[in-house]
Amino acid sequence: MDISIKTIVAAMTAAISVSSLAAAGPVFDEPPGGDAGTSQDDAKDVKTENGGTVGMITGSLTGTAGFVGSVYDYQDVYRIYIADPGVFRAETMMLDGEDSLLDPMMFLFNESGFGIIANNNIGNDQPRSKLVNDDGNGNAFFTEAGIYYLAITSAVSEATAMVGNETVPIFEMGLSENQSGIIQPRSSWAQIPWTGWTQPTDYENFGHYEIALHGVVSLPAPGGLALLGLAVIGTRRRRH
Ligand SMILES: [Ca+2]
Ligand SMILES: [Ca+2]
Repeated sequence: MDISIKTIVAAMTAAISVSSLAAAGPVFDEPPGGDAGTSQDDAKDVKTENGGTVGMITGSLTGTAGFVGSVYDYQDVYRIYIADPGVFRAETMMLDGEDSLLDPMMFLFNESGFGIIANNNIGNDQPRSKLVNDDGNGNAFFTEAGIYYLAITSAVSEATAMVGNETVPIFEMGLSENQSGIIQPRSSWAQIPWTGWTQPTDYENFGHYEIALHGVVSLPAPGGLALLGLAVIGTRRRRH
């Protein structure tokens, strides 16, 4: 009897392992201990081993908790490839647990770092964040497939740009009318690359997040870099 229970447990464990491996393709995890960065330069490339669809990004804004010193993680930036702009959507999931990020914001920039769209809250009583490529009247905000930057931040920490010597908030996310809905940059600041972030307004607003994606595939790697990337992933896996 004991043996058969052990066998069943072993079989179940094996099945769970297989299913988590199966999910490893379309899910991109911010590497543990490897922060996703906050700028175009240190954004994390979103790639999968099979080079196909990316259905989700998971990660954490760690704030300052659990670290001694200068760790400051209230924004994560990912470099993504939007293959199908018409269906592009990014939506933070509702998560259980005290360690989840309760009030995220998301931003989408093009490859030049120009602001495209941003969203703080899905609704007045729903602090989750959702980006859709539709202005509500069936018009797309962008139509070109290619490389974009997707940022998730602790609300309200918003993208800034330099205009002369002045730091300006590209999307003006602090305005009361910009707390929900899809927000576009102020028109005069739409052609200026984002270069920074405002300080978060709530330093306790950090935690784990999961972003469901539509229309996104793995970043294409040029030539032999693809093989190199796979080798690096393999090395990391063995170490853990
Ligand atoms: Ca992070
Ligand atoms: Ca929010």
